Amino acid sequence: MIQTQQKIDHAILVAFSTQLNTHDMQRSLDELERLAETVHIKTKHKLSQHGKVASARTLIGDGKVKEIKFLIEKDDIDVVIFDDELTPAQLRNLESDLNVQVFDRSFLILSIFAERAQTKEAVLEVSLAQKRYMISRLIGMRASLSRQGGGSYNAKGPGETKLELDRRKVLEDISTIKTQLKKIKTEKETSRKQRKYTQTKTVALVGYTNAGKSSLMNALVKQYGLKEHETLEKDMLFSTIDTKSKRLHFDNQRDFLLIDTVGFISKLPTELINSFETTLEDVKQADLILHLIDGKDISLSHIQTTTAILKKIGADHIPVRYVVTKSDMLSDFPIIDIDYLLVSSHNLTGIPQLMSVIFETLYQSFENVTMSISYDDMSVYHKLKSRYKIISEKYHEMGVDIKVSIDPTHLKPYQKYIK
Ligand SMILES: Nc1nc2c(ncn2[C@@H]2O[C@H](COP(=O)(O)OP(=O)(O)OP(=O)(O)O)[C@@H](O)[C@H]2O)c(=O)[nH]1
Ligand SMILES: [Mg+2]
Repeated sequence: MIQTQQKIDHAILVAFSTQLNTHDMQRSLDELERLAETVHIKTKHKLSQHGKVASARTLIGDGKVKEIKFLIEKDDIDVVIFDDELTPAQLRNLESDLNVQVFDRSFLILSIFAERAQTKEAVLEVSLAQKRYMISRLIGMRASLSRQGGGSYNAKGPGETKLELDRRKVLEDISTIKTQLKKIKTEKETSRKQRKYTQTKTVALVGYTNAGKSSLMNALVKQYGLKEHETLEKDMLFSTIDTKSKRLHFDNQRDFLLIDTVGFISKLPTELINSFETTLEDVKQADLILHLIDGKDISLSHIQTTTAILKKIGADHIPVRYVVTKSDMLSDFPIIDIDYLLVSSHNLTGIPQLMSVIFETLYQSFENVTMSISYDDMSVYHKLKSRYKIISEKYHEMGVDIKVSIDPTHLKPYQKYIK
């Protein structure tokens, strides 16, 4: 249930670290500010604190708590958001000290996902992640949820499910959602098997949120796709939550499926990664990963975060090509220590080159083989036609000569037909 009247809440953002330097903490807080913006929370102050050890009671030190309390009263603050995960006890103590709603980055990301999810699969996955998050923090969240804020970050979030706070009920829900997701997974598995049978290759677009994945998908679909709906591209963190796939063609060669999926971000809640198993399975099963790097905001830590998440979900065995986006906004080639292709989804520079690279990678091992099949063996002809790309076919009295694009390791059953 999305609340209609959109009240703007004012927030203080807080980062605490024992390791990060001030610059990195600031960057992380800037990103937290953008995340908050997406759920209509306006940031009034960004505070950071270094410490040798985190306080078990409130994460930050007593002095910082007092400073925040002062700012809350001075500027009429509604919510305090922490950049790092809070323990249930810290959450409870901070709320009672500060007397406003307190939550952490994970809760915020989960709320954004809940607001954006559209497909049944994504809705279930987000809901699973929220419930897993709740179960580990039930005690701490009780206070927070009893004081509901006005912003949409409470809309579809755990806020409306106060009654469900009963642990047993949440556990039951988790098991129901898991069963439903299992069903979807099986269905997807079937279509994936079909794709494998028909030799359809898949390419997954991955990258930090806002890197330009959906824009690249749209640009490629416009040029090489069948007429289909476009994917929402927006200057907003996490505009895409649901996986979308489109079929692309290139000249007379084979086609492939392009998959656009959820963006990555640092400190992505573990509950989300675990719950997005079904969605991320598409990435795990891809034949090629295009790792997109935002040309407008090149950041080594974004690249590392994306690589680390790929590893975490078990997709680090898949070939990767790096693609730097938004070249129309760059005056020079970015200097980074990896091989990359430079593209613009706006003026389409580099797009044909990218397509060539995709095809080289996907079909490099494929060969064009000519076979002669008699009319008595038409079942073989139909089998080949359903599984492989037929480049040309010529009929004559005895049968048909066909040229097939085929992976050489698949040739064994067809040896006697090869010319
Ligand atoms: N100038 C320019 N802007 C681009 C280009 N590609 C993407 N953008 C802009 O970058 C912003 C983010 O693009 P998206 O395609 O939504 O990014 P995404 O990676 O799908 O983001 P999420 O779905 O939020 O993870 C949008 O404002 C786009 O218009 C490009 O080639 N040139
Ligand atoms: Mg997107």
